[in-house]
Amino acid sequence: MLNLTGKNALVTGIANNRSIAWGIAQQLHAAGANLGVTYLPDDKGRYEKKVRELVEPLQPSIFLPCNVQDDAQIDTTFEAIDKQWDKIDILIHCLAFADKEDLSGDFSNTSRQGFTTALEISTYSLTRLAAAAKPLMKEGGSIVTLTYLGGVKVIPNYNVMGIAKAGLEMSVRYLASELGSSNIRVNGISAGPIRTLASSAVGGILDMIHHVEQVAPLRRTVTQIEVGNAATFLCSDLASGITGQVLYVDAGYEIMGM
Ligand code: NAD
Ligand code: 0WE
Repeated sequence: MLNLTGKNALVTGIANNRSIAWGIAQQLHAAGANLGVTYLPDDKGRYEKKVRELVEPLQPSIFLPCNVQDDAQIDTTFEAIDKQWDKIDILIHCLAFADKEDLSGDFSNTSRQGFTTALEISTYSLTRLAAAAKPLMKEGGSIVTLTYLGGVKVIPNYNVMGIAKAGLEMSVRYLASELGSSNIRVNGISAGPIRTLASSAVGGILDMIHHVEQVAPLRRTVTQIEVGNAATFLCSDLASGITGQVLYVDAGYEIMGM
Protein backbone atom coordinates (compact mmCIF):
# COMPACT_ATOMS: atom_id res chain seq x y z
CA MET A 1 0.00 0.00 0.00
CA LEU A 2 1.24 3.45 -0.89
CA ASN A 3 1.91 5.72 2.06
CA LEU A 4 1.33 9.47 1.76
CA THR A 5 1.05 10.14 5.50
CA GLY A 6 2.32 13.61 6.34
CA LYS A 7 1.88 14.80 2.75
CA ASN A 8 -0.29 17.79 1.85
CA ALA A 9 -2.10 17.44 -1.48
CA LEU A 10 -3.98 20.18 -3.34
CA VAL A 11 -6.60 18.77 -5.73
CA THR A 12 -8.20 20.95 -8.42
CA GLY A 13 -11.03 19.98 -10.78
CA ILE A 14 -13.64 18.24 -8.62
CA ALA A 15 -17.10 19.12 -9.99
CA ASN A 16 -19.13 16.06 -8.95
CA ASN A 17 -18.90 12.37 -8.06
CA ARG A 18 -17.94 11.47 -11.65
CA SER A 19 -14.95 13.82 -11.83
CA ILE A 20 -11.58 12.19 -12.39
CA ALA A 21 -10.29 14.57 -9.69
CA TRP A 22 -12.75 12.94 -7.25
CA GLY A 23 -11.25 9.51 -8.00
CA ILE A 24 -7.79 10.95 -7.40
CA ALA A 25 -8.83 12.71 -4.16
CA GLN A 26 -10.31 9.50 -2.75
CA GLN A 27 -7.17 7.47 -3.47
CA LEU A 28 -4.80 10.17 -2.14
CA HIS A 29 -6.92 10.25 1.03
CA ALA A 30 -6.89 6.45 1.29
CA ALA A 31 -3.07 6.59 1.15
CA GLY A 32 -3.09 8.99 4.12
CA ALA A 33 -2.61 12.37 2.43
CA ASN A 34 -4.02 15.54 3.97
CA LEU A 35 -6.22 17.17 1.31
CA GLY A 36 -6.89 20.66 0.07
CA VAL A 37 -9.65 21.09 -2.51
CA THR A 38 -10.40 23.94 -4.91
CA TYR A 39 -13.53 24.29 -7.00
CA LEU A 40 -14.75 26.54 -9.81
CA PRO A 41 -17.05 29.15 -8.25
CA ASP A 42 -20.28 30.14 -9.99
CA ASP A 43 -22.77 32.93 -9.29
CA LYS A 44 -25.36 30.72 -7.64
CA GLY A 45 -22.86 28.79 -5.51
CA ARG A 46 -24.14 25.47 -6.87
CA TYR A 47 -20.70 23.94 -7.41
CA GLU A 48 -19.56 25.02 -3.97
CA LYS A 49 -22.46 23.27 -2.20
CA LYS A 50 -22.21 20.10 -4.28
CA VAL A 51 -18.44 19.79 -3.98
CA ARG A 52 -18.44 20.68 -0.27
CA GLU A 53 -20.94 17.89 0.49
CA LEU A 54 -19.07 15.43 -1.71
CA VAL A 55 -15.63 15.94 -0.19
CA GLU A 56 -16.84 16.24 3.41
CA PRO A 57 -15.98 12.60 4.28
CA LEU A 58 -12.36 13.23 3.19
CA GLN A 59 -12.15 16.15 5.65
CA PRO A 60 -10.09 18.54 3.52
CA SER A 61 -8.23 21.09 5.65
CA ILE A 62 -8.52 23.62 2.81
CA PHE A 63 -11.61 24.27 0.66
CA LEU A 64 -11.42 27.31 -1.59
CA PRO A 65 -12.81 28.75 -4.84
CA CYS A 66 -10.23 28.96 -7.62
CA ASN A 67 -11.10 29.97 -11.15
CA VAL A 68 -7.78 29.55 -12.99
CA GLN A 69 -8.69 32.45 -15.31
CA ASP A 70 -8.34 34.80 -12.32
CA ASP A 71 -4.82 35.52 -11.00
CA ALA A 72 -6.24 37.03 -7.81
CA GLN A 73 -8.09 33.80 -6.94
CA ILE A 74 -4.94 31.76 -7.59
CA ASP A 75 -2.85 34.06 -5.39
CA THR A 76 -5.46 34.03 -2.61
CA THR A 77 -5.57 30.23 -2.72
CA PHE A 78 -1.82 29.84 -2.30
CA GLU A 79 -1.64 32.58 0.37
CA ALA A 80 -4.25 30.65 2.37
CA ILE A 81 -2.27 27.44 1.89
CA ASP A 82 0.94 29.16 2.99
CA LYS A 83 -0.81 30.20 6.23
CA GLN A 84 -2.41 26.83 6.99
CA TRP A 85 0.14 24.29 5.77
CA ASP A 86 3.86 24.14 6.47
CA LYS A 87 4.42 22.99 2.86
CA ILE A 88 2.73 21.56 -0.24
CA ASP A 89 3.84 18.12 -1.43
CA ILE A 90 1.33 17.31 -4.17
CA LEU A 91 -0.55 19.35 -6.79
CA ILE A 92 -3.22 17.71 -8.93
CA HIS A 93 -4.19 19.68 -12.05
CA CYS A 94 -7.39 18.07 -13.33
CA LEU A 95 -9.30 20.67 -15.32
CA ALA A 96 -10.00 21.63 -18.89
CA PHE A 97 -12.47 23.75 -20.80
CA ALA A 98 -13.25 24.67 -24.39
CA ASP A 99 -16.38 26.34 -25.72
CA LYS A 100 -18.83 23.62 -26.75
CA GLU A 101 -19.06 24.98 -30.30
CA ASP A 102 -15.33 24.32 -30.71
CA LEU A 103 -15.73 20.59 -29.93
CA SER A 104 -17.57 19.70 -33.13
CA GLY A 105 -17.43 20.62 -36.80
CA ASP A 106 -14.41 21.90 -38.68
CA PHE A 107 -11.30 22.52 -36.57
CA SER A 108 -10.34 25.31 -38.99
CA ASN A 109 -13.43 27.24 -37.85
CA THR A 110 -12.03 27.67 -34.32
CA SER A 111 -12.34 31.34 -33.38
CA ARG A 112 -9.50 33.42 -31.92
CA GLN A 113 -11.47 33.73 -28.69
CA GLY A 114 -12.30 30.02 -28.54
CA PHE A 115 -8.68 29.06 -29.12
CA THR A 116 -7.51 31.48 -26.44
CA THR A 117 -10.07 30.30 -23.88
CA ALA A 118 -9.25 26.62 -24.38
CA LEU A 119 -5.49 27.15 -24.06
CA GLU A 120 -5.77 29.61 -21.17
CA ILE A 121 -7.88 27.29 -19.01
CA SER A 122 -6.61 23.89 -20.15
CA THR A 123 -2.91 24.57 -20.80
CA TYR A 124 -1.59 27.81 -19.27
CA SER A 125 -3.21 27.05 -15.90
CA LEU A 126 -0.77 24.19 -15.25
CA THR A 127 2.21 26.53 -15.58
CA ARG A 128 0.52 29.25 -13.53
CA LEU A 129 -0.39 26.84 -10.69
CA ALA A 130 3.07 25.23 -10.78
CA ALA A 131 4.67 28.66 -10.41
CA ALA A 132 2.44 29.44 -7.43
CA ALA A 133 3.11 26.05 -5.81
CA LYS A 134 6.89 26.04 -6.38
CA PRO A 135 7.90 28.22 -3.37
CA LEU A 136 5.59 26.18 -1.10
CA MET A 137 7.02 22.81 -2.21
CA LYS A 138 9.78 23.21 0.36
CA GLU A 139 10.64 19.51 0.59
CA GLY A 140 10.23 18.87 -3.14
CA GLY A 141 6.97 17.66 -4.55
CA SER A 142 4.94 16.00 -7.26
CA ILE A 143 2.70 17.68 -9.82
CA VAL A 144 0.29 15.56 -11.88
CA THR A 145 -1.93 16.74 -14.73
CA LEU A 146 -4.57 14.93 -16.81
CA THR A 147 -4.24 14.65 -20.56
CA TYR A 148 -5.82 12.72 -23.42
CA LEU A 149 -4.69 10.86 -26.56
CA GLY A 150 -6.34 13.63 -28.62
CA GLY A 151 -3.25 15.74 -27.85
CA VAL A 152 -1.03 13.26 -29.71
CA LYS A 153 -3.29 11.74 -32.41
CA VAL A 154 -6.33 13.14 -34.19
CA ILE A 155 -9.59 12.22 -32.43
CA PRO A 156 -12.73 13.40 -34.28
CA ASN A 157 -14.23 16.55 -32.71
CA TYR A 158 -11.59 16.89 -29.96
CA ASN A 159 -10.32 19.75 -32.15
CA VAL A 160 -8.96 22.72 -30.17
CA MET A 161 -8.67 20.58 -27.03
CA GLY A 162 -6.12 18.47 -28.94
CA ILE A 163 -3.94 21.54 -29.41
CA ALA A 164 -4.44 22.41 -25.72
CA LYS A 165 -3.38 18.89 -24.62
CA ALA A 166 -0.35 18.89 -26.95
CA GLY A 167 0.72 22.13 -25.27
CA LEU A 168 -0.05 20.67 -21.85
CA GLU A 169 2.13 17.60 -22.46
CA MET A 170 5.00 19.81 -23.62
CA SER A 171 4.46 22.02 -20.55
CA VAL A 172 4.96 18.88 -18.44
CA ARG A 173 8.41 18.45 -20.00
CA TYR A 174 9.53 22.07 -19.67
CA LEU A 175 8.25 22.26 -16.09
CA ALA A 176 9.90 18.94 -15.20
CA SER A 177 13.19 20.20 -16.61
CA GLU A 178 13.04 23.45 -14.64
CA LEU A 179 11.65 22.16 -11.35
CA GLY A 180 13.81 19.03 -11.14
CA SER A 181 16.56 20.98 -9.37
CA SER A 182 13.99 21.76 -6.62
CA ASN A 183 13.18 18.02 -6.40
CA ILE A 184 9.73 18.71 -7.85
CA ARG A 185 8.55 16.05 -10.30
CA VAL A 186 5.99 16.81 -13.03
CA ASN A 187 4.07 14.10 -14.88
CA GLY A 188 0.93 13.62 -16.92
CA ILE A 189 -1.64 10.82 -16.93
CA SER A 190 -3.26 10.18 -20.29
CA ALA A 191 -6.60 8.66 -19.35
CA GLY A 192 -8.86 6.72 -21.68
CA PRO A 193 -12.39 8.08 -22.18
CA ILE A 194 -14.50 8.12 -19.00
CA ARG A 195 -18.08 9.34 -18.56
CA THR A 196 -17.81 12.60 -16.60
CA LEU A 197 -19.57 15.97 -16.58
CA ALA A 198 -17.18 17.26 -19.26
CA SER A 199 -17.20 14.19 -21.51
CA SER A 200 -20.96 13.60 -21.22
CA ALA A 201 -21.57 16.99 -22.82
CA VAL A 202 -19.73 15.75 -25.90
CA GLY A 203 -21.81 14.23 -28.70
CA GLY A 204 -20.92 10.61 -29.45
CA ILE A 205 -18.96 9.92 -26.25
CA LEU A 206 -20.88 6.68 -25.64
CA ASP A 207 -19.94 5.43 -29.11
CA MET A 208 -16.31 6.26 -28.38
CA ILE A 209 -16.46 4.37 -25.09
CA HIS A 210 -18.08 1.42 -26.87
CA HIS A 211 -15.27 1.45 -29.45
CA VAL A 212 -12.61 1.39 -26.73
CA GLU A 213 -14.40 -1.53 -25.05
CA GLN A 214 -14.00 -3.53 -28.26
CA VAL A 215 -10.48 -2.53 -29.23
CA ALA A 216 -8.46 -1.87 -26.04
CA PRO A 217 -6.28 -4.81 -24.93
CA LEU A 218 -8.22 -5.05 -21.65
CA ARG A 219 -11.55 -4.88 -23.60
CA ARG A 220 -12.93 -2.18 -21.28
CA THR A 221 -12.51 1.46 -20.32
CA VAL A 222 -10.81 2.68 -17.15
CA THR A 223 -12.38 4.05 -13.98
CA GLN A 224 -11.74 7.28 -12.08
CA ILE A 225 -10.37 5.11 -9.24
CA GLU A 226 -7.82 3.47 -11.55
CA VAL A 227 -6.66 6.93 -12.64
CA GLY A 228 -6.58 7.88 -8.94
CA ASN A 229 -4.35 4.91 -8.15
CA ALA A 230 -1.91 5.85 -10.93
CA ALA A 231 -1.86 9.46 -9.69
CA THR A 232 -1.22 8.26 -6.13
CA PHE A 233 1.70 6.17 -7.40
CA LEU A 234 3.17 9.14 -9.28
CA CYS A 235 2.87 11.26 -6.11
CA SER A 236 4.50 8.63 -3.91
CA ASP A 237 8.16 7.90 -3.22
CA LEU A 238 7.78 4.75 -5.35
CA ALA A 239 7.89 7.11 -8.35
CA SER A 240 10.86 9.16 -7.04
CA GLY A 241 12.81 8.59 -10.27
CA ILE A 242 9.98 9.49 -12.67
CA THR A 243 9.53 13.00 -14.06
CA GLY A 244 8.52 14.60 -17.35
CA GLN A 245 6.55 11.52 -18.38
CA VAL A 246 3.06 10.89 -19.70
CA LEU A 247 1.69 7.63 -18.27
CA TYR A 248 -1.17 6.04 -20.24
CA VAL A 249 -4.00 4.77 -18.04
CA ASP A 250 -6.24 3.66 -20.88
CA ALA A 251 -6.66 -0.14 -20.71
CA GLY A 252 -3.87 -0.31 -23.31
CA TYR A 253 -5.78 1.45 -26.12
CA GLU A 254 -2.84 3.68 -27.11
CA ILE A 255 -0.61 0.81 -28.28
CA MET A 256 -3.05 -0.37 -30.94
CA GLY A 257 -2.45 0.50 -34.59
CA MET A 258 -5.32 -1.46 -36.09
P1 NAD B 1 -15.05 17.26 -15.02
O1 NAD B 1 -16.06 18.09 -15.72
O2 NAD B 1 -15.48 16.46 -13.87
O3 NAD B 1 -13.80 18.13 -14.60
C1 NAD B 1 -13.41 19.29 -15.27
C2 NAD B 1 -13.15 20.33 -14.21
O4 NAD B 1 -12.62 21.52 -14.77
C3 NAD B 1 -14.42 20.73 -13.44
O5 NAD B 1 -14.25 20.48 -12.07
C4 NAD B 1 -14.53 22.21 -13.72
O6 NAD B 1 -15.05 22.93 -12.63
C5 NAD B 1 -13.06 22.56 -13.96
N1 NAD B 1 -12.88 23.86 -14.61
C6 NAD B 1 -13.34 24.26 -15.82
N2 NAD B 1 -13.00 25.55 -16.04
C7 NAD B 1 -12.30 25.96 -14.94
C8 NAD B 1 -11.70 27.18 -14.54
N3 NAD B 1 -11.75 28.28 -15.33
N4 NAD B 1 -11.08 27.24 -13.34
C9 NAD B 1 -11.03 26.17 -12.53
N5 NAD B 1 -11.59 24.99 -12.84
C10 NAD B 1 -12.21 24.89 -14.03
O7 NAD B 1 -14.43 16.31 -16.18
P2 NAD B 1 -13.20 15.30 -16.19
O8 NAD B 1 -13.44 14.43 -17.35
O9 NAD B 1 -12.99 14.71 -14.86
O10 NAD B 1 -11.95 16.25 -16.54
C11 NAD B 1 -10.80 16.38 -15.72
C12 NAD B 1 -9.53 16.35 -16.57
O11 NAD B 1 -9.40 15.03 -17.13
C13 NAD B 1 -9.49 17.32 -17.74
O12 NAD B 1 -8.18 17.84 -17.88
C14 NAD B 1 -9.79 16.42 -18.93
O13 NAD B 1 -9.26 16.94 -20.11
C15 NAD B 1 -9.07 15.18 -18.49
N6 NAD B 1 -9.43 13.95 -19.19
C16 NAD B 1 -10.73 13.51 -19.22
C17 NAD B 1 -11.05 12.33 -19.89
C18 NAD B 1 -12.46 11.84 -19.96
O14 NAD B 1 -12.77 11.03 -20.84
N7 NAD B 1 -13.36 12.24 -19.07
C19 NAD B 1 -10.03 11.58 -20.51
C20 NAD B 1 -8.71 12.04 -20.44
C21 NAD B 1 -8.42 13.23 -19.79
O1 0WE C 1 -10.73 16.44 -22.17
C1 0WE C 1 -11.85 15.99 -22.28
C2 0WE C 1 -13.07 16.87 -22.07
C3 0WE C 1 -12.79 18.26 -22.56
C4 0WE C 1 -13.94 19.22 -22.56
C5 0WE C 1 -15.28 18.89 -22.67
C6 0WE C 1 -16.25 19.88 -22.70
C7 0WE C 1 -17.71 19.59 -22.89
C8 0WE C 1 -18.59 20.70 -22.37
C9 0WE C 1 -13.59 20.55 -22.51
N1 0WE C 1 -14.52 21.53 -22.56
C10 0WE C 1 -15.83 21.21 -22.65
N2 0WE C 1 -16.73 22.25 -22.73
C11 0WE C 1 -18.07 22.06 -22.66
O2 0WE C 1 -18.86 23.02 -22.79
N3 0WE C 1 -11.99 14.67 -22.61
C12 0WE C 1 -10.81 13.87 -22.88
C13 0WE C 1 -13.30 14.01 -22.80
C14 0WE C 1 -13.59 14.08 -24.25
O3 0WE C 1 -14.01 15.22 -24.81
C15 0WE C 1 -14.14 14.99 -26.17
C16 0WE C 1 -13.81 13.67 -26.45
C17 0WE C 1 -13.44 13.07 -25.23
C18 0WE C 1 -12.96 11.68 -25.02
C19 0WE C 1 -14.54 15.86 -27.18
C20 0WE C 1 -14.62 15.39 -28.49
C21 0WE C 1 -14.27 14.09 -28.78
C22 0WE C 1 -13.87 13.20 -27.77
